[in-house]
Amino acid sequence: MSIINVDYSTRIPNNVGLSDDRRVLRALEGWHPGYLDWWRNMGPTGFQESLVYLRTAYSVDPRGWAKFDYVRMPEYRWGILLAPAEEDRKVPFGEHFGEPAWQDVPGEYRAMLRRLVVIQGDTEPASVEQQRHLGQTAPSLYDMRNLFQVNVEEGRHLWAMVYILHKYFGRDGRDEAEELLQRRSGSADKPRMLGAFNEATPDWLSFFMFTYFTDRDGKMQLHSLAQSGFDPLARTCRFMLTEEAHHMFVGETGISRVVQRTCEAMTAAGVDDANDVAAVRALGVIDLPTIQKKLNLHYSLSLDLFGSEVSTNAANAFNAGVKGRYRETQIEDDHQLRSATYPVLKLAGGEITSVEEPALTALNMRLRDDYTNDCVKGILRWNKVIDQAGFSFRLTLPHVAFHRQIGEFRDVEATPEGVLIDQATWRREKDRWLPTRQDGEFVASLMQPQYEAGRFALWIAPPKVGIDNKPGDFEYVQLAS
Ligand code: BYC
Ligand code: FE
Ligand code: FE
Repeated sequence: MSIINVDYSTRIPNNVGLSDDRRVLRALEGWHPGYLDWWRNMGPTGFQESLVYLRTAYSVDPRGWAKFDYVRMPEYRWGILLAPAEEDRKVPFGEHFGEPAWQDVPGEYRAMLRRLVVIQGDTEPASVEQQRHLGQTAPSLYDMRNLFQVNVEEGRHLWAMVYILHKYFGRDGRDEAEELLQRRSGSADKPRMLGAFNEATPDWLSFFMFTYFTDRDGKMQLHSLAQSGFDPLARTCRFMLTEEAHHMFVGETGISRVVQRTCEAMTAAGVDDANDVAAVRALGVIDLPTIQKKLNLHYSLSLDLFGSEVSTNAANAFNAGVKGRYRETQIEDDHQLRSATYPVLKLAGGEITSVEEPALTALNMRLRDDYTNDCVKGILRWNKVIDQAGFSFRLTLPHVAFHRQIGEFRDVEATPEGVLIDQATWRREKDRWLPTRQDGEFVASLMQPQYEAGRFALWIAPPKVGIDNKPGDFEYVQLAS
């Protein structure tokens, strides 16, 4: 029988039978104080004593798994939760296709699995560090709560990976778990592992872009790991995905509300030209071209998180049955990619062309394509808001060759339309495509906190519905006096 309800009798809530697993329970209890130190030092600045209306997972039943209540963040019950086991689950792809899924780490894949778990784990605290100052400029208590909800759940995702490390990777796992608390986003000597997680998240527009674009990389990667033949990892990631949906909701609705407010202000003031940046900014709202620039930045940074288009790491992980494709079990093919090919965008003779590559080595490209298709949906919704307000401006995803640091296009420059340009042209034009210092200063100037229940900063529209069906004036955060 699968365990649905969560055991709260140990200090670490869990559905993995920790009270009968003294070794791992003790290891996690040993790690806990360091985690709390990290949370107090690197988690949300201020607000640690505030009562925040947060959801906590109490079950892994998809029909109802969370309950809402006021919690002080350091007292949040970060738990270890695995999605229910699938009976007789088989490895769904790779060389071991059809063999029983592994309940323990196969020796030959130990290093590979450990590396993936550590990289996944590293992103979780990194994002909390990146977002730690944002409470101070929250545009409403509603938004502040959403920020803190995302933060505590990223903290839980770190716990999820640390559990795997402690339970299945012995001494090495303990060392890695320790180091996950040592690295710091943006640090010169101990940075976080992946590029985008060392960038700043200076304002709320960046935060919404981050949760829309970068948490969505999380979604894609977690989906791929949720296919893993290593069953505990698959189950962990499957439950993380239920939480992830809210993070992307925060991003999508956040940007939608910013766009809506901008359009409303333009309409009210009779500004017809969305590209008249000065006129729009004079209204105290964020102009659409600046939103496009932030979008360009966060989408391109997030594309880098997929690694190189053609990758033997990805092929090896797939062959091993360790990391699959997005919705692997719904794909109709041999799940081994023995002879399949996949089109990959490449540079050839100074042009961007599509080349058929072995599908096995093109797995990062494929996942990145799945990601792009997923990203488009929100863009369509935002454009609908602009369209309904009667403006002709359109937000678009830039070309995958634009502003890249990883993969095929890292050594060239391209416009958002995907036209290759030389360095001099890039330097001359890039301020039209990426946020400038002045853009950042303007957005920063709007970031005045609004802590009165039911009120919203002037640059963002209220949400359509509250969290947990609460009314518009609900006090989502009770600030400590
Ligand atoms: N930055 O074969 P390659 C989330 C390295 S987000 C720095 O091209 P591979 C979240 C790579 O490590 C999801 N280094 O790529 C979101 C390798 O180094 P080594 C996080 C990079 O390995 C928001 C070398 O370049 N989870 O959950 O096929 C808030 C060649 O690698 C980067 C995962 O990423 C980069 N961007 O794929 C909170 C899943 N890209 O080994 C949370 C686990 C590549 O030669 N990770 N490199 O020293 C993976 O599956 C893979 O490691 C990657 C890279 C997809 C990241
Ligand atoms: Fe996460
Ligand atoms: Fe997330």
